[in-house]
Amino acid sequence: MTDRRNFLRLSALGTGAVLTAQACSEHALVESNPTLQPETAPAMKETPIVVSTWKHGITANLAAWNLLQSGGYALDAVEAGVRVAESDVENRSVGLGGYPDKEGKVTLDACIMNEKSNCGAVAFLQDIENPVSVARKVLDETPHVMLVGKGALDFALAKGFEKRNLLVPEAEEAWKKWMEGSNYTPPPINTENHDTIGMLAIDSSGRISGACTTSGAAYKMHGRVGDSPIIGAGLFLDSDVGAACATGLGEAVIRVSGSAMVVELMRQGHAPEEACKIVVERIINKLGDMTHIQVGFLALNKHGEYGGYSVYNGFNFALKTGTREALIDCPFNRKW
Ligand code: SD4
Repeated sequence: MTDRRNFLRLSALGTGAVLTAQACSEHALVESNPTLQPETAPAMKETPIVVSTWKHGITANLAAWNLLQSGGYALDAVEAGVRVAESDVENRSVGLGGYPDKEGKVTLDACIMNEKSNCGAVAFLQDIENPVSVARKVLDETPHVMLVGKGALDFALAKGFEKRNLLVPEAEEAWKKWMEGSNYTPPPINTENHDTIGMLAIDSSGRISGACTTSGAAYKMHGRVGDSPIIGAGLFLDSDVGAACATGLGEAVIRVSGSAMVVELMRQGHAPEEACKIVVERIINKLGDMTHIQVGFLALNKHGEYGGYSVYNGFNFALKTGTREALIDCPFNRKW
């Protein structure tokens, strides 16, 4: 966890990174650039651009960037990007290798949305490694927005996706251990227990897209669906304004239509970080007791400005543009 709280200097950028004083960022790390003064660095608008939640966003961003740098479509980029996290067997919160629910089943939620407000989503999907690509098929090839459970699985199989056991031995072992002493009470979603990937991108033609994918809360009730596949909660965008995504306790995010609210606040003129902060504060005010409940939002406006904010320390996001690559720690409301 320490690395999440610390700034990361990525080797691709070499040395000499400086801390800026931009909004999200006495916490932000930018690459060395002699023309950038810390105080003026905030004018960070550059497209194409991709941002994504958590440290695993670094490698996911690179997959997205492969497409973005050659003029590719933002929607293809976010799909390719988050697939990396889904297929990462070490990632316990997304796709293959994710923690199971309390019945020992890995169930996945994902959604994807493009600049025309077309979207696709799947929820409570089992045995498919890359739910975001099933969501993409829902977007591209159905008149619907969301498919769930067996319907989503049948659809995926009909589209040629292959079944795969997503429960890896390490996650199964952890689940069995949890069963012994848990009293069947799911652990809190805190900084140790969630890594959903949300990714937002603008391509070189100015098209904005987003994707969000997760295995959800560890040891959740069977059938539980969180915010991540819900357009407006885990992800939302409007090409007139920008995009936002969420990570953390889905139930808290859904209750305030979190990502949609962030976008609406940006529409009213708030900077991305400020918009995220207002929604986090709204959640804190509504829930009252935030003990062990982490929620974080990440936002990107149509100009390429970005920011994030969370309830507790520890939330960060990965950034990639043509000149910058960084993991950025977000400001937060309260100490862990
Ligand atoms: C959920 N929001 O299912 C997800 C969990 C999460 O990082 O964000 N994990 O509630």
